[in-house]
Amino acid sequence: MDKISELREEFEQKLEQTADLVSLDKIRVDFLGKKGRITALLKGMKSLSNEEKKTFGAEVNKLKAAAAKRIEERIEELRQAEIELEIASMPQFDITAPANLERGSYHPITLVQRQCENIFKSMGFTVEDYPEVVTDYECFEAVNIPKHHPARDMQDTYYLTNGQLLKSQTSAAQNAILRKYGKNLKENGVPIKAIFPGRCFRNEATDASHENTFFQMEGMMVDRDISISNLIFFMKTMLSEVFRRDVKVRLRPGFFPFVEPGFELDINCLICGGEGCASCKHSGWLELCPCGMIHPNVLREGGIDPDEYTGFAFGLGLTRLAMMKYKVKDIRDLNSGSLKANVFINELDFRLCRPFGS
Ligand code: FA5
Repeated sequence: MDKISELREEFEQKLEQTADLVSLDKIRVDFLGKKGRITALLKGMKSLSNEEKKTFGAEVNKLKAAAAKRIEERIEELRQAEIELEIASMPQFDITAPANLERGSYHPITLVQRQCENIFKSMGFTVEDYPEVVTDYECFEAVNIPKHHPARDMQDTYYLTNGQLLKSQTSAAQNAILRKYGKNLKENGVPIKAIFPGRCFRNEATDASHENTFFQMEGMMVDRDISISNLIFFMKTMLSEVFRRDVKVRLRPGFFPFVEPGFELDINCLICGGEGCASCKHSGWLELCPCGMIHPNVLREGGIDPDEYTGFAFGLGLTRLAMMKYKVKDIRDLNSGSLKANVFINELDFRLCRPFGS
């Protein structure tokens, strides 16, 4: 029994002295291993009487169990100490220090798109999303573009092998929007007021104002008695809000199969001030936002009776708007990822382009 108490004391002492997991394991082997000292006590019981074996054996087993438990506890203590040491050796960060990071910024097209969305939302328009891969019906047939129209030509449109095509104009969503909101218009008298920004693709020879991938933002309003003056009001409001200064625009007749009458809205080139430069093909003007009164065939195809309702539509060139607003001379810079356009975005614009309501 004395041997047991001695071994217990020695075990405790050694355990307290260990400072790492490797020496702890040595202690475990030394005391509890197959040839360990506690195990040896059990083996040495042969010379004892049966009665002695009972009490002695029970005591040794108690010691064995207690030693195993203590080793587990010590392992945990040492692991914890190791973690604390590692944390203490790490560089310390002052999380209250002001961050001095170079901030990125939004792409100029994102900025004008958000600005336009906010402007139109504040005037009661919904903002619609639409796929980039569409059908010939959506892009052409539903908007009154006849079979022989040159826009349907392979020269202008990217067709996919499955017969679908990459949206060449945001007008491809017109029919779906008319159908989506037509019921509410007819049953509850709620006008259709929607804008739908989107990326367009055209097989174009590129230059300073033409890209093969660019953004448009289509808008539509349909109700009873909508007229050209409504169209002009919304175009004017949008432009004065986006530029927040007087910009010269001109409206001239334009032909698009889905509007009648149709107009071209041009903006006086803000890069050369109208003098003529490569960005405006030396004309002083840039085509920005064709528009017009929705053709009766388009309304009819969208399930709306053109004898009861009228509407306007416009197809704003968002990428060109970004060019004009941020004075980017070459449209190709906007898709290139190049920072050479060196766009300056002031704080006010940055705030105005926050997602609506935030
Ligand atoms: C259209 O795409 C018509 N769907 C617009 C429309 C909608 C008219 C509703 C009437 C009613 P257009 O091909 O002109 O029209 O393009 C519209 C605008 O998109 C142009 O004025 C221009 O600002 C921009 N745009 C057209 N092609 C390119 C291009 N290759 N690169 C950059 N912007 C372009």
